[in-house]
Amino acid sequence: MRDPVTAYVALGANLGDAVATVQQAIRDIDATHGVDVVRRSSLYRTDPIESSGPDYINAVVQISTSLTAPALLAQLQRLEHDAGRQRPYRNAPRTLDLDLLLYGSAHMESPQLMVPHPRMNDRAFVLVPLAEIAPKLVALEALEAVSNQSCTALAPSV
Ligand code: PH2
Ligand code: MG
Ligand code: MG
Repeated sequence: MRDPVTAYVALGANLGDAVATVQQAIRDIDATHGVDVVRRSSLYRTDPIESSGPDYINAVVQISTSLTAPALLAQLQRLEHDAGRQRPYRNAPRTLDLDLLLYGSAHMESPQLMVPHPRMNDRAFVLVPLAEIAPKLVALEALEAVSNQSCTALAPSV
């Protein structure tokens, strides 16, 4: 058995009942064989960045996984597909987007998968929830650089 790897996954949705979709996706990630959700951020309401349509709901989860990065990516894409994800054009509004941000300390660059996620440092909707659950991974300067982007935590629903 491979040693488990700590990884971080960003969730985003802005079509349909985005809050319910993101909450269900967190449960589905945890239910995936070889993946355990260890920490989850609050849900955040965010303005679309280089995208369109309604506000997004975003969150980040920390997972522990025995899957390789490509196998994990395949499982995340399966969950996107099951949530009805369509890809009519780049950054189109979507029912569910699951992006692998970090996979241990790995650096990977293939046409299918770039880790760390190449745009994560440009986006408050990634950095703010990531800083909530893993403050050591996010420099204050990086947070300040995206502080003009709206990112508002939703009140916990329980
Ligand atoms: N995802 C994008 C592009 N723009 N904007 C927000 N607010 N949230 C997202 O998840 C998002 C986006 C591409 O994946
Ligand atoms: Mg994305
Ligand atoms: Mg994506």
